[in-house]
Amino acid sequence: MSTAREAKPHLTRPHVLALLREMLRIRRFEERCAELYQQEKIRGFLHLYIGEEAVAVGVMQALLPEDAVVATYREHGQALARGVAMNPLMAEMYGKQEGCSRGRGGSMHVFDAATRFYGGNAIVGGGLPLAVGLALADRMQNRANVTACFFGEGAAAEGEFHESMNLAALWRLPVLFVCENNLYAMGTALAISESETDIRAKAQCYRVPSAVVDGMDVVAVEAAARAAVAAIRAGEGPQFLECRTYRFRAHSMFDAQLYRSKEEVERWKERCPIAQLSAWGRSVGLVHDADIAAMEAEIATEVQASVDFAEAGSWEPLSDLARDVTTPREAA
Ligand SMILES: Cc1ncc(C[n+]2csc(CCOP(=O)(O)OP(=O)(O)O)c2C)c(N)n1
Repeated sequence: MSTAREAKPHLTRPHVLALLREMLRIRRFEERCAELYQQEKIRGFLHLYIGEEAVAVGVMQALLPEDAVVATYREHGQALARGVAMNPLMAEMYGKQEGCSRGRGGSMHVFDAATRFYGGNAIVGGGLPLAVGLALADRMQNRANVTACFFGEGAAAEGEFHESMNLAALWRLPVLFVCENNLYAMGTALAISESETDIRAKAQCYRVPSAVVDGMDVVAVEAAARAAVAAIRAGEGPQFLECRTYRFRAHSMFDAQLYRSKEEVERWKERCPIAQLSAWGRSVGLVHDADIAAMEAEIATEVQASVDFAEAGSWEPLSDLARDVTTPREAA
């Protein structure tokens, strides 16, 4: 484990607790979502981030409130870590009007203007050109912001990945590309779908400086993200961070997981980012049992409150169905 005390002399108790807390919020929120899905309270698709929490939480530490975030359909973790409130997030999962996307997005299309959270994107690779556009808009309007773009390693096989990498590098745009390499794109392992499995090499061939980090270690992710964001803010153009991680659950709620062994999943679970940080924190006296108990109690209350909020929410009336839908004739 790369979490020896000597490796983290800078870590304060409040910061360790904050990192733990954010990861635990994501874990408990999503565990509840899985239950609600079984009860058909949440419908449609549901992709859980459980196991990958260190990536979102680590990267968010390096961002400022005015920066932008773009993510995938597996984006509840990024939304929570970015500061999207849990109540409207849960209401969005339910499809209620009180949701952050007014119930029209659901699990895969979480948006929140206040935190500059630009989705939630169901199209593999679809977020990358969006991030390039956001960064270009910031540049053209003289705003010194960074756009962080999360995507899976499966996106590296898409044309949009290559187009985005090329333009971001050519125009030296302030984009932090965060590849969440969890080894599988649905049921397809990286090794059987890519001729070059070193994703970093794909960014490097566009001259985008790249780093690989243990995505199960939130402290390592934070350090790598801070270094990359500092380079972007110094005007060095886009940076690429490959986080090696693993999803503990199925790709979505419909997946028999025949493409990987139970032993493999169990081996990765031993590297759970929450358990690792908690164990290290206890071993060096920065985290106590009482901290975890208090955190668990607070988060349980927050999650229950979000469920109550969503349950009490309302459905969009049928009469509003076509509101905000532009027909070709109107657009012309
Ligand atoms: C353009 C496109 N092709 C195919 C799909 C179907 N699809 C949904 S998720 C997925 C796998 C993507 O894997 P990856 O990018 O590694 O992200 P992960 O789900 O592992 O987080 C695929 C192929 C899609 N949504 N969009």
